[in-house]
Amino acid sequence: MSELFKKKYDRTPSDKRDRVPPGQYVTEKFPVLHYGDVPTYHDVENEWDLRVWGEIEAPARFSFAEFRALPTMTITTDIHCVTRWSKLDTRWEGVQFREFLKHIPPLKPSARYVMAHCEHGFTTNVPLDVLLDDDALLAYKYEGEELTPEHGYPLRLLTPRKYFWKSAKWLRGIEFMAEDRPGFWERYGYNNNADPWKEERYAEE
Ligand SMILES: Nc1nc2c(c(=O)[nH]1)N[C@H]1C(S)=C(S)[C@@H](COP(=O)(O)O)O[C@H]1N2
Ligand SMILES: [Mo]
Repeated sequence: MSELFKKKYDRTPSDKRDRVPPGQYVTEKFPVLHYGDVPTYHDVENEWDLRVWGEIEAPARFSFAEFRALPTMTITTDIHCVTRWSKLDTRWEGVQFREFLKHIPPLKPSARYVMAHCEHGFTTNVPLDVLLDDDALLAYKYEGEELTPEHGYPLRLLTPRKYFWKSAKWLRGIEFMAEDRPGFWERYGYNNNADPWKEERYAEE
């Protein structure tokens, strides 16, 4: 363990340490991490939409206003970044992924994986069953406020059971797939499964 890491780790309150996966330290900050530029929207109703395609009976599209009309829920959860920071008790509001499925055409039985497609070509893959968990959200509020541009405005995926790179910011598309396919970081050596509790940071050699 490096000295710097140990110092940060030791700051985690002892009553919260069992909530921190191996090799992680707790931060009170909310670091911003991504590849490429932050997209800006001047007229979100015309410049943004959410498209759904792949293993589904028919493709679908939501404008900003249509998406915002869907029922929402709020969850409080811990997030874990592969660069070793964890943040506890973060509060998010958005459309539960399971709920979202009720508002799109039926999935084909072959649908087993999802590719999240983002602005500027970022992608990440997640098994469909992970997105059926209670805490998988299409999130647009953080701590009661609209997401800031750097944290994913107007919409991000939230899959807190996986390392945070799978919580795709600036979401524009959801592709249902029959076979798994690696996303952006998954192609560059990150672990496909990305379970923080198993420390699945990098791909097997
Ligand atoms: N579109 C997009 N989403 C992304 C990324 C990215 O590069 N592009 N980076 C991921 C990574 S590596 C992390 S750790 C989290 C960081 O989210 P935050 O900046 O809100 O903390 O966003 C994830 N989502
Ligand atoms: Mo990350």
